[in-house]
Amino acid sequence: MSTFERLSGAATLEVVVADITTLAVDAIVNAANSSLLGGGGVDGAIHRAAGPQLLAECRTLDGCATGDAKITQGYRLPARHVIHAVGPVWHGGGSGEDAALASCYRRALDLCQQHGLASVAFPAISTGVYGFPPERAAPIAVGTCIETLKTTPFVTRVVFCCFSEPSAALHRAALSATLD
Ligand code: AR6
Repeated sequence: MSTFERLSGAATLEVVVADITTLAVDAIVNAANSSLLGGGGVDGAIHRAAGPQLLAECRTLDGCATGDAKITQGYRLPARHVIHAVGPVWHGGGSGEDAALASCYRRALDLCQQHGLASVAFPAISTGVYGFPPERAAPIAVGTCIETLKTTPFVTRVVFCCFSEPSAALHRAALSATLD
């Protein structure tokens, strides 16, 4: 796996192309829907890899609002926890989509801080089924993490786990634009 790394304060931010279900980090973030009861894309992959206990725990959470996130155990995953974040559905960009997407990354890092989790991997939330333009999402993802890391000192490793090389290129460019 080729890795691209940049430092921001005490934290390392990395870009990889990988299946997020294979990453042995303290938490992987799921691009969930507000039911938290599973779906396609990365959500489906995470539930398949984690096994049925994940859905059983998700059923106890009473869903999750757009822009918010909730944490569970990781069960059969190599990651210890899953943070289920609900990204916005793209409606053209004038309906608060940018703010809701930023909120997902902020809330996920806040949960890591609260639970003492040092390493976290994010997929490109909302850029699949939910239709958020990937070139607009990547700078929001990267910029929000860099800002939030200033207030989440326990978090020392953030991985942007991209599912394609074009997605990785967007995240590398956003990191370079901010930190180089
Ligand atoms: N590892 C890493 N990234 C992945 C993986 C994987 N295994 N699989 C897909 N991606 P999406 P959304 C990438 O559609 O747009 C679900 O049904 C994918 O290429 O998974 O937030 C939920 O239940 C894309 O870049 O999530 C919701 O209903 C990114 O993950 C809805 O889809 C996000 O794509 C959420 O839509």
